[in-house]
Amino acid sequence: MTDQTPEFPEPQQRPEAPPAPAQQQNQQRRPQQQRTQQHRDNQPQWPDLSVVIPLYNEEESLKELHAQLRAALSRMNIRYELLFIDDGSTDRSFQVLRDLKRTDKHIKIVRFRRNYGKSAALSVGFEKAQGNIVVTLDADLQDDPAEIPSLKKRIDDGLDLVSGWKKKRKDPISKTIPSRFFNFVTARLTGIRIHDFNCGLKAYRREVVKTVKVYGELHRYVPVLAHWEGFKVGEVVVQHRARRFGKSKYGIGRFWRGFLDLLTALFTTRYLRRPLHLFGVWGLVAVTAGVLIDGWLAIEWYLGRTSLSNRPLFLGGILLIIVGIQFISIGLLGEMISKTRAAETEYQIRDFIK
Ligand SMILES: Nc1nc2c(ncn2[C@@H]2O[C@H](COP(=O)(O)OP(=O)(O)O)[C@@H](O)[C@H]2O)c(=O)[nH]1
Ligand SMILES: [Mg+2]
Repeated sequence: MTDQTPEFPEPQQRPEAPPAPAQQQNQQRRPQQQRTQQHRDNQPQWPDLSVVIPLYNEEESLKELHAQLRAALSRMNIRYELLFIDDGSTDRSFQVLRDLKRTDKHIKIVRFRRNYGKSAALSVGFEKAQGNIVVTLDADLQDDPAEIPSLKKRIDDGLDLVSGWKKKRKDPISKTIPSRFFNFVTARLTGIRIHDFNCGLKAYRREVVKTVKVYGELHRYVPVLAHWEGFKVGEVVVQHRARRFGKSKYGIGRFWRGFLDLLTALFTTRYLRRPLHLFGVWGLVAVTAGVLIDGWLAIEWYLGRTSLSNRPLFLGGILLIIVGIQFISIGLLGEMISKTRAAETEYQIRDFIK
């Protein structure tokens, strides 16, 4: 009996800039691009498309999700892999995935030791994905895998990142209204003309996922980060479905965190190299306000209309401004530190089944 042999030798780490294949070395020199292309064509194990599916306690949905993914992808006639990232689920999600893997060799499973959050899952998914195009998808059946071809088409047509737009959302109103507001503000502040930043269904050109660092809860802002790295970002309208099993993992708290993350995204992209533009403006506004208030008070006092000792409100106001500025500065300094540290962050992976 021999040991189990893998069906094809798979490189542990896909080289980003592959060397010229050996058999070409005596041949006439070709342009670098052509050689690279040929090298890629010689490596049939590298998929055209990777689907990254972050999930947390979705045991009821996984089987059907897999069936739908398989149906959609087999129609496309491409090489693909399905990369499930189980983020420390406490239900039977991992067992369900392992059973599915026995029936489908496209499946790969990463399992975290504990729950790290969606950004961590996406970050690891992006790192492991081998496809030329990477698609992300929610695991709760709210996103329709049948949309993958239309996303892929936009990438083939030249976009680097395509975000789904859930134009008709099948969610409770408590979610859709804050979400509208959030998307409006984000689009305004970042200058990116898309309607739905937080759609789980997105497609990326390989370079994007290997460049953009998703950490903290920045997964909502991948389009923002990508845009600031110079990638072309667009959107396509997708169908959305109501949640059938389980319940949403996020409450109203995400909108507050979402806005803090927006601040981070703006700061680390737009202002990272010129923090004075951000702090300076606020500083000037605060100083101007302080001078106006004090000037006005001084005139009132000079004319004998008021006594400065009985206007505590102004002291309170000034105090609030100072404290507010300090809070913002400390928060943003922390973000700068965490941004530089993001590259070193290691997640504890429990299993990685290829
Ligand atoms: N990796 C990971 N995925 C999560 C987490 N929370 C939710 N998800 C997944 O993210 C997707 C969207 O979550 P969901 O709760 O449906 O959010 P909603 O659709 O915006 O209400 C689903 O596939 C979830 O399984 C988490 O903590 N970690
Ligand atoms: Mg959902």
